[in-house]
Amino acid sequence: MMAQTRPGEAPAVPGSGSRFAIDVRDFLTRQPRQLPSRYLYDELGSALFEAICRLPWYPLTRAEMRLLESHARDILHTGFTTAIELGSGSGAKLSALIGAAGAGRGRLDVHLVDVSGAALAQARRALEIFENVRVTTHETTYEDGLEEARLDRSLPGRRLALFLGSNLGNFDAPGRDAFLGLVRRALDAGDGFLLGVDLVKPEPELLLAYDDPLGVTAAFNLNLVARINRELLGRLDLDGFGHRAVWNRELSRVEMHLRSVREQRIVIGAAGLDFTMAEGETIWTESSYKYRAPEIASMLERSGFRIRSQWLDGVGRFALTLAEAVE
Ligand code: AVI
Repeated sequence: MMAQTRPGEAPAVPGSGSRFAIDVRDFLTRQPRQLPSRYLYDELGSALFEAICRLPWYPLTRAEMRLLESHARDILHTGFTTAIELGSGSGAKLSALIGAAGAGRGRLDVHLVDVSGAALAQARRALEIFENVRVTTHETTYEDGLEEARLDRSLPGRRLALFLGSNLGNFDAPGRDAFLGLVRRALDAGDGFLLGVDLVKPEPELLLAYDDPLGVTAAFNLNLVARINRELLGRLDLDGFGHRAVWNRELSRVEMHLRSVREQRIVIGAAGLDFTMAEGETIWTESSYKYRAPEIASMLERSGFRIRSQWLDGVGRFALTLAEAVE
């Protein structure tokens, strides 16, 4: 059992009161066993994800960059005065868009929303080099960031919210619809929404993207086991787990799992866990939903948007959709 802690009192076991410890205890005792994918992104996990984006087998980032650069003028020369990027990371995508839009874009008030302070600092440096761009960072959740950006509005005119990198693919259907509703409610009719989403492609390509021959994605997944050891007094054996990527065709998603290679005892002190995993038993760590272009249009329409343009990258099979909030 986990030790009880009174308000204001330090927990008896270091780390046991953290959200991470509570979630690990909750999700690892569910059937099937699972862990929320947001915990993949500690400092090392974020660096490994940046490396994944450069892998030749992970085409998403390059496909989206090609689309942003090719259509930057169509996107930014239509009178937007404010851009709000949700999950901006290093700022590379928005920088590519602004850079490719060139002169004649007008002043732009940029709001970056991310939970990582280090990523926001990097993104600020990348964006402050542009003329006529004012950068404000919000180290918070998407919901609070949208609200802060609304209150801190400095220029009149239409706003553009951006959600890129196929981050939408990591939401399940209820989470996705809740997120799209949240974005719509934060915007006024006439404001824009730019969404980058990865498309369904042949299974071998999908599996290579999520189980690359260099083992970077495996390291990204296994780092979650290492993180539990580092932060939650875990005593897990890294060699006891293997990385598995599975294409779930019915649900149109690539799943990442950690597979127990043998029967083993799992002890995580700060989560109050002590149980046995059977050989072959898995922990589901992430889903990446893949869409078809018309599905993206209909889910946006259901959430209160009208499609202005949809651009597809045939090589990487990726879609960039510009939508407008409607009454
Ligand atoms: C951040 N997200 C969109 C990535 C994806 O493709 O689902 C995370 C990732 N997982 C494994 N490789 C990359």
